[in-house]
Amino acid sequence: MIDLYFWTTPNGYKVTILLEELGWKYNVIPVNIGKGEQFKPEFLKISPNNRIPAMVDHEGPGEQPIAIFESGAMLMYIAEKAGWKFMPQDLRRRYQVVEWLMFQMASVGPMLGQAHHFRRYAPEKLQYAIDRYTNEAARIYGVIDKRLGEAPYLAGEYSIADMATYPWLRPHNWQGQKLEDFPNLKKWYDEIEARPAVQRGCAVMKEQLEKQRSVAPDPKSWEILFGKQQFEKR
Ligand SMILES: N[C@@H](CCC(=O)N[C@@H](CS)C(=O)NCC(=O)O)C(=O)O
Repeated sequence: MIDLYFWTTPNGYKVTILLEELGWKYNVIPVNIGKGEQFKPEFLKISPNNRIPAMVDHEGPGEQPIAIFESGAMLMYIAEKAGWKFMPQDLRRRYQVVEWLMFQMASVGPMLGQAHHFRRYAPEKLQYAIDRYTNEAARIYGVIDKRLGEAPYLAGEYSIADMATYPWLRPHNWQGQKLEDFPNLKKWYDEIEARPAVQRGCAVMKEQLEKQRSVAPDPKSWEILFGKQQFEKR
């Protein structure tokens, strides 16, 4: 059984989507990042960068538990362990998945994350940063749209690269983007959104998400996530 250290964010949903696609049972362990639970020493042993998601597979290689942090590494591990599902064993096809997964990890997540930060969370409205990350979001959406004009999925066939990218495009409004401006991307997005496993993956801890959305942002959470506590807590 896998223990999945999770919170209701795009990086968390990548892994629940894959586990739901595979039909695996898993144990969700909530890590409330707004309350600072990512800094608990027992969690830092599993995830030294104090970020969710992370996991422990109690039936790891050699029948020993294995702990993994970084969502891309988790997706690759699970896909391989499942018998090369959603990441083919064939080297050429596998590296198409890996390159689009790395693009997600290195560009889609970090740049769209900065767009969320400066458009939504930053206490000051910094126009330069808002423009920089909104433009970068539009550029990234353009790269994805072009690719999806050539192939139905990022790596040619439905894979962990799509599962990693889709959750990041769900808050497109926060990134200042309209899906209608990217027709190939929109077609792919609608198709992925309609998959029952994706819907189940994105419904994990739904009540928590709804609770969070119904209350005003909490200044204490802001300080935990973006303030100097990030340095002091370590
Ligand atoms: N590259 C990491 C990024 C993970 C990440 O940024 N997680 C955020 C939530 S989406 C987090 O745990 N933040 C807690 C914090 O900043 O202290 C991954 O893909 O796993």
